[in-house]
Amino acid sequence: MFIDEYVLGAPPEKCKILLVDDQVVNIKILHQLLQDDYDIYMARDGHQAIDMCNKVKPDLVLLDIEMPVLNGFDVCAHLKNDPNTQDIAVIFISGHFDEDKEVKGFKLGAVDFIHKPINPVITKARVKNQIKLKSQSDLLRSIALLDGLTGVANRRNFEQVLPVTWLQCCREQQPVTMILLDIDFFKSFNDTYGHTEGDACLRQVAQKIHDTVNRPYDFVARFGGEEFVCILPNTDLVGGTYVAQQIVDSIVSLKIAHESSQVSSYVTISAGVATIVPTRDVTANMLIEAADKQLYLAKKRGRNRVLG
Ligand code: GH3
Ligand code: MG
Ligand code: MG
Ligand code: MG
Ligand code: MG
Repeated sequence: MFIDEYVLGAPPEKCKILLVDDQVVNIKILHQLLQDDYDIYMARDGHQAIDMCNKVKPDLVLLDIEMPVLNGFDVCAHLKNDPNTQDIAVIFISGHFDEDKEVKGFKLGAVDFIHKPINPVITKARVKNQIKLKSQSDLLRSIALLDGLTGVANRRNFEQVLPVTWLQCCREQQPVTMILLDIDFFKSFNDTYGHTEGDACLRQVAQKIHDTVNRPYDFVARFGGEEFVCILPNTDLVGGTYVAQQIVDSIVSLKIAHESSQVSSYVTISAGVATIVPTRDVTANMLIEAADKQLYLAKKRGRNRVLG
């Protein structure tokens, strides 16, 4: 995802709100009140609510406290304990003011309380406030995970994604492939054309890598300076090497002049590829080291090539 797509991109979709209440009449009141401004989803019990949160990823949940089986507190605790749902904002709907209950709710991670009977104006205002806060924090979080220069994922993002992918492929006994990429003779590119041109080149190269690696679960990040990294889950060495070769070829085809390069008249990139099926005895760092070793060899054997 590129920064521009967040900041300048298509008009934002309507925010999603999940209404959870065991009494239909309450859901109807809230639905009536909010349907014009938001996409509304509904759940009649706690289990259904958790299920919907995982499937729909609402921005906000309006959560009734008093429900049979799984009450609102249990649902909130569950949502806040699961990385998939912990960022969803929760507003509790409670029958009447009860200080102990409110304290408990806030401790569980709720952002606000609304009391029955529902006051339409106040409820709308509270929901609007929370939706605004949620959108702002979502935007900040996504920007914090993107590289400011190139718009691809940054190193912090990579460090969050790698262990998750690793664990998942360990569970499924699937290979993880890593491609490490490093632009050839980039120091002399900067020396020849200047740092601003160097930055522009990095942006073009990043965009090209991003466009070349396009399966939904593949991940591209700026690893540092003029280095990029791809994580390809469920991909073996043959597949990974193929993708790496496509990247290397696509960078040459950009035809960015590089008169001081010792391998080509255009900017080129070298790639190291490694594949591991994760087990308890192998760490994700070993995959980085293995890919780095291959990258070193690709440099040594002439650059503008893939080694894996
Ligand atoms: P090699 O083919 O061995 O990789 O040679 P190289 O010159 O690319 O390698 P080296 O690591 O010596 O140089 C990397 C250069 O990348 C040095 C630095 O000036 C440049 N660089 C790193 N980050 C940036 C950046 O954000 N912008 C610009 N313009 N240049 C950068
Ligand atoms: Mg109830
Ligand atoms: Mg380098
Ligand atoms: Mg270097
Ligand atoms: Mg380099």
